[in-house]
Amino acid sequence: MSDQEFNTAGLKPWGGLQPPAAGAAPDVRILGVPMDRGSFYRPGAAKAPAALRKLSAIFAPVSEHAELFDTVTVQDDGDLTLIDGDMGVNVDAVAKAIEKTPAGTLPIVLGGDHTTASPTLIAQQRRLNGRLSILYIDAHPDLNDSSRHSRWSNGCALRRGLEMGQIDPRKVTLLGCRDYDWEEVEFIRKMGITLVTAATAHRWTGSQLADEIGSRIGGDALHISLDIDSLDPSIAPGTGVPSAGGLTSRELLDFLRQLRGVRLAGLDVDEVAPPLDLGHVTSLAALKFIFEYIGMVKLGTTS
Ligand SMILES: [Mn+2]
Repeated sequence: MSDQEFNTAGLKPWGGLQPPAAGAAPDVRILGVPMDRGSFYRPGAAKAPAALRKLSAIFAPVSEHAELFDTVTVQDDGDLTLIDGDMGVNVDAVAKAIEKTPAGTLPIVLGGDHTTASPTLIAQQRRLNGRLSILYIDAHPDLNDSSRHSRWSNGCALRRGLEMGQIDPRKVTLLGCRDYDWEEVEFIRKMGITLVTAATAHRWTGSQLADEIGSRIGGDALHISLDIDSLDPSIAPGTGVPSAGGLTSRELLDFLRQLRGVRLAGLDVDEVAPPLDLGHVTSLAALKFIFEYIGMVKLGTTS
């Protein structure tokens, strides 16, 4: 890949957003999980946390709707050190590290392949004492019990997270799906998971996503797990398993804006694979979403 690097000399990561005063809890805590042993088709996602952190410097703390959010405090705790192996040998330690996020602080976890979501969901379920609902945005439901002869393939990420986190599948909304193993479809139907396919989402206008989630969330906080392959490969080619027929960045950002007013729990962004990217556009699509999400910390109640 001969992609020219961005010159970020003199710029600070995360749009210059600062950590809080000593002793105070940040609004947002960033944590990288450089794992891609669950990417059986094409690795590369382990390089995403470093790439996203570097490119985050070219953003400004201003939403796409021209709202300033420079008072949001961000603490970047860097990347976790992983044991050599798949998420199976790392899941407990990663979940514990995420669980240490102070109450009231939103963790933003940078994968890594989507097995990053498993310890993230386990930790979030614990942090919120079970008052957790999940929006899982992905081309694939990741609900296989085993995939490619592994229980820690990215195709099992949501299944493992629900099992190990003892999370009620009825609290999950899948958004943007279009590639399934039949076992996954059966699991979705049997367990009462809400499925909003990419085809359905493409036709949705107005506040249908917020209405769908709002009707079931009750007193829960909403965790968003974003697999960048939910986007169409024409928009986000830098990912292990591109899948045709995906969401546009415009649709994804509009869905996020609809969720203003929903109590947020945190975010993980996974499957960005910088070695497979073209002109960094996939990393930048992920960062656009992350920055709009960070903006919601201060703007979330003003829709
Ligand atoms: Mn996934």
